[in-house]
Amino acid sequence: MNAAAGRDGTTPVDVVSQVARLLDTAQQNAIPVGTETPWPQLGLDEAYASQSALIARRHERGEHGVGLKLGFTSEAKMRQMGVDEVIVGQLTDGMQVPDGGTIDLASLIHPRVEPEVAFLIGTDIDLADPDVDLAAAITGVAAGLEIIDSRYDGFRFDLPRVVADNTSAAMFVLGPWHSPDEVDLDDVPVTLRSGDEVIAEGTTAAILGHPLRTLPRLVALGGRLGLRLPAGSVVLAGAATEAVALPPGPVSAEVAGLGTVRAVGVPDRARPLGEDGGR
Ligand code: 0L1
Ligand code: MG
Repeated sequence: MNAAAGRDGTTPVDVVSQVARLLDTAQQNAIPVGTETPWPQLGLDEAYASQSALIARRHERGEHGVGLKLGFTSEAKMRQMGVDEVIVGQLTDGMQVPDGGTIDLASLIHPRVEPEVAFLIGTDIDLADPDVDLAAAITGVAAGLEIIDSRYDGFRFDLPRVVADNTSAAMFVLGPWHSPDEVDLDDVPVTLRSGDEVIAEGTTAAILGHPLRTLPRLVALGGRLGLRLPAGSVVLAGAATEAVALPPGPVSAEVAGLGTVRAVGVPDRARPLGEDGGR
């Protein structure tokens, strides 16, 4: 790809589809895009267009959209990745792992795990609708695990790059849904465990002060991008702790009042353990 794309005859449409192809190939082969790969200067709009093209490729393979995720909703995450803006990514059914299910580590590059709060949206929502009331559409709340896996070598990216990479979304797991009337999300403890060992701790206040505060951000961003949330969609509101390298074996997230969500990382025996993401 030409690093000066858009200024030398390469159209933005070409750039968008080439970026999507590179990132899609990296994800499918679990081989990161190296820093030596020529890369265009992407603006944020082109980055979101690349994200859409990336998701379109997954849809062509038979996957379906099941919701949206927010990224960089905590101070810890923003600090960890050196950015200061909330971003949105798209979830497909191909990314969902059932509660207690297995995560094939061989299919991932350098996975990290983070504990999340998830919302279930009960009615069709057009985020561009000026009268949208997303909070009123919530019919379920659950603890979640998100597995992120940047398709860039060493998790090194700037904001447009991580947006094009669908905000590093790789897999997610949802715990049992609870009625929103029954749960208190105000500054409740969140614990991430590997087996019985606590590997990260935080509270729901780390998610923009309160997980519900992510919703206006999602409406603003999703409305600008023309995103929709059909009834039954999931929203991953964001992480309550820093992301931690995903270890092999059982991993769980407990959100007080929401219970525990679990998965098991199945190691790739063919590849040696290294420093990047626990491999
Ligand atoms: O879900 C997230 O907060 C991930 C945002 C993307 C950046 C990253 O790879 O950590
Ligand atoms: Mg996340």
